[in-house]
Amino acid sequence: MNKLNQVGLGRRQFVKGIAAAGALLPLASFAPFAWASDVQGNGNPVRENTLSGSTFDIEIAPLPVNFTGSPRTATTVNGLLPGPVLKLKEGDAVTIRVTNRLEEMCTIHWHGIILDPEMDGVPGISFPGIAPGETFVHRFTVVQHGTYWYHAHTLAEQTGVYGALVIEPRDANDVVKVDRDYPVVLSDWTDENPVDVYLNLKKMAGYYNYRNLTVSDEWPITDS
Ligand SMILES: [Cu+2]
Repeated sequence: MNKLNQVGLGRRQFVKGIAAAGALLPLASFAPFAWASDVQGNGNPVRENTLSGSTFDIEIAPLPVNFTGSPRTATTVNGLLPGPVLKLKEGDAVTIRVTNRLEEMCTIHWHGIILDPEMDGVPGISFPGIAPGETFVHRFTVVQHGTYWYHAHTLAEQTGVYGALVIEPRDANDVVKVDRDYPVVLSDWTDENPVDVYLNLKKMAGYYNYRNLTVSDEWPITDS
């Protein structure tokens, strides 16, 4: 797992590290990967991987990757895949500036977070999305605590735009006493075009469910 600790050494080495992790455990056309730790071998925290405070600068950008032997383009948040852990505090007024460096529209949706619809990051509801090269400033007051996630509300989600969102309670009595908190994000990678994945799942929800039947396969639900 040492290779995974290269996460702090820069984009290229980081991606080599996760590609190596994928190569260790090949699984059909999907390659599992993760950055497993936000601590380098020397014990120093890696700065890119956890961001905390009340002001955040988030950049969505393409990154060439090669998880399976075929070059592909991932979409990353601040150069990381999964994106950095964002640590917020309940009661804080936060500002999250999201800049889109992709060639198509993108957004980040704050999943499960209570906020004004204008700040929700869902294109087509409250705003048209973030155009290439533009920055959208999300401002909201955090009124809850817990562990959540954020993700692109476009197909860039499939190629890497997601990460953990951890909100510390305002009330110290609500803080669970632990030595260290480790959010875990489980995800996988496919070389397939996200549009094809989306269309396949639209056609048949169990399209990628290679081994197991689901309840609806056993008892098909009809509209009649
Ligand atoms: Cu969501």
